[in-house]
Amino acid sequence: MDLNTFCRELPKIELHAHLNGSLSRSTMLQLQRYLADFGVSDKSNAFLDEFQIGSGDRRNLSDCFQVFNIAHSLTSTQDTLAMATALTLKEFEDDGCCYIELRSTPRDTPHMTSRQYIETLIETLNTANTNLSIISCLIISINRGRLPSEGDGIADLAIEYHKKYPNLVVGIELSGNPTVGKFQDFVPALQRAREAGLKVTLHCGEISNPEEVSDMLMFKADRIGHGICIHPNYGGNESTWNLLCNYQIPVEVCLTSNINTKSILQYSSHHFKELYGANIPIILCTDDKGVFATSLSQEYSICAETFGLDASKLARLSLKACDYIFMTDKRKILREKILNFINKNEL
Ligand code: 6MZ
Repeated sequence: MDLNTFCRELPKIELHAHLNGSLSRSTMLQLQRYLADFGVSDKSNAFLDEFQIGSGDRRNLSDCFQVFNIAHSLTSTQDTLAMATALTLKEFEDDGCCYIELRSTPRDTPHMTSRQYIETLIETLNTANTNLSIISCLIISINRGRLPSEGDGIADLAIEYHKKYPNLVVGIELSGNPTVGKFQDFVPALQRAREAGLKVTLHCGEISNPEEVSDMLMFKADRIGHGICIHPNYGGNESTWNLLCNYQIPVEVCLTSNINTKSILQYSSHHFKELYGANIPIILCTDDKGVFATSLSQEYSICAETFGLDASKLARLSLKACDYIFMTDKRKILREKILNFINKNEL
């Protein structure tokens, strides 16, 4: 079996996927047609070609926050949000993903409230869990670029829906443009959500800011996303690196995202090497598969080729990811599924 086929067939766990960054071109075209049929105007038409940020693109991390508006104009109604979610989950399943924690930022649009946004996602995930083999659940996102009071409102909704659907609304996270807003302003909302039983993951160290990275690591989130500027060679310092090594916080690693946003110059100099070498738990993820034109199986292939991981090591990376999922009662069944694959392929 060649590497790409192996990576597609390997049952995989996706823990860092933003819904509105994950839309494929085909999904976006379907949403466009649907909105046009119903006479809803969207601004995406002229900009669809600008949605993808490939490796040769001149745009950087800050620019990439503009492109999400293109997806947002397509997911502004309950119908298109549901379609976008269902189509995206199916694409992850087709790529050999057996479990996904999809994340998204609830927002008011001219056609729905934040509450309706969450309800639409819950309903769609529930349906997907009966119709598809992939197991799906939801992490609610707070955008650090918005007011802390908005974060409070989102935390309230996350807590309310976690109580109603504890097996579906499993976590809360902080994302958005890292050059805007302060982590500390969102701590009360995140802390409240954590006390109500939600797991927490934070975008941490996408840009160099050792003080904020220290605060985030000391918050002891259940996982962190990216974790670029933590090691001293990557814009962190000894103290931030020691904190991560001591706390062993699992890192959601998004290789292609970091390359295409120019946070990292080439795959071979990605901090995966340092994290892996220090035995920090790693979960390979896509981040925004639509924007960065990737897939989870492609991320596994790139990882194998760049860092020389053989099939057995790759499969064990996927197996280990089960330990860090937020739907804790699914750990056993997912481990068994991946172990079956390992045994069948004599890895
Ligand atoms: C930080 C990111 C991100 O929530 O509307 N988002 N935040 N760093 C990244 N690295 C590239 N990629 C995506 O999906 C889009 C939103 O996810 C966050 C941003 O807040 C973006 O607006 P949802 O489904």
